[in-house]
Amino acid sequence: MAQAILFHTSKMLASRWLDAFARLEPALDIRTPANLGDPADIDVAVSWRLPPGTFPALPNLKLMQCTGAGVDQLLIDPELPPDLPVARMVDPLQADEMVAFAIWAVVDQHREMAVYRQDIAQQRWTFRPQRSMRKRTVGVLGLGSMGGVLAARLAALGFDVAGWSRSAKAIDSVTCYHGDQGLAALLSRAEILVNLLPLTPDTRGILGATLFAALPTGAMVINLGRGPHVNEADLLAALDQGHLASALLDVFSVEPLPDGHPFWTHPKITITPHIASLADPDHAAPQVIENIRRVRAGLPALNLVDRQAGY
Ligand code: NDP
Ligand code: OXD
Repeated sequence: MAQAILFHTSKMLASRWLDAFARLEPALDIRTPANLGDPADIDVAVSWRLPPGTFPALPNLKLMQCTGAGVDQLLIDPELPPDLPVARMVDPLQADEMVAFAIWAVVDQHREMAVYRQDIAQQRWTFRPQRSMRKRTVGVLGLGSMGGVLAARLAALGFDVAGWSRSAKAIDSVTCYHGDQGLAALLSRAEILVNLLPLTPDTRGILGATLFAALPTGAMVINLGRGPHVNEADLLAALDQGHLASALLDVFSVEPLPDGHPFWTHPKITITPHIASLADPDHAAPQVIENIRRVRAGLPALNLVDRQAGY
């Protein structure tokens, strides 16, 4: 019976995941692409994305366990078997890290910190009028494991918060919208817009000219979802025309961001290198092990992705 794990992740994280597995379940038979053994032994793959040629070589694979919360990078793999269950990370600690990062980003935009950074670099002591959080509307696109917590915590801080999801939601002190009409209503008042949608065929390019035009003049955009949510030319145009005041971007269509890309030096753009939130192997490994156990017991894995919906 096939009972081995194919584990593949970045060098930076590999030893932390392997240590966590060894501590929690020392008997696990863990292989890597370089040390695969008989591919027919593999029943579960654990990875952010597998190297080309891997899926077709694994005849007994029963679960693809993603090490990230977002699975777009896996679902676009033409070799991913159409009926293979795919599970993703849903980790409250990863959500907390995301929320902390997003609150930093919202406050950075709310308090116009980019302007202060420029002034301070020129040794200029300046004050800008302080706007109350209560009078600042933040729109959150995506109210899932990350966006839902973010919306609630921003509201607890005192921001006026509106959120948008595919299905109807109710979150205390947050105005929740859904559907196309809901999006229009949210955009008309979102002065700071945070994107935490998954990348799917429906959301690709959503941060484009039409959406930007629907935001109030002077709005600020924060993208923590995926790079291809943004139409880069439309974003640059909206910033350069002055309709958008600023943008803070953590994710990009091409990562690392290529040399010479206009986002590196644009005065209204702050970038971070896809660091908003990463699952901590010590905290996330138990859910991977639980899914391995479930698959081997013939039970459905937890946190399965709806392959049809794309998230
Ligand atoms: P979830 O799947 O838990 O939540 C997704 C949310 O988006 C849900 O509320 C869902 O609606 C909503 N949604 C999906 N499609 C649509 C649509 N077409 N229209 C309106 N709403 C939609 O995802 P997570 O919160 O766990 O993660 C969100 C994304 O964050 C990930 O997919 C990933 O891309 C990104 N991410 C980025 C990281 C970084 O470091 N920058 C780290 C981790 C994640 P509904 O509730 O109705 O299903
Ligand atoms: C994720 C990410 O999706 O790190 O988990 O981007």
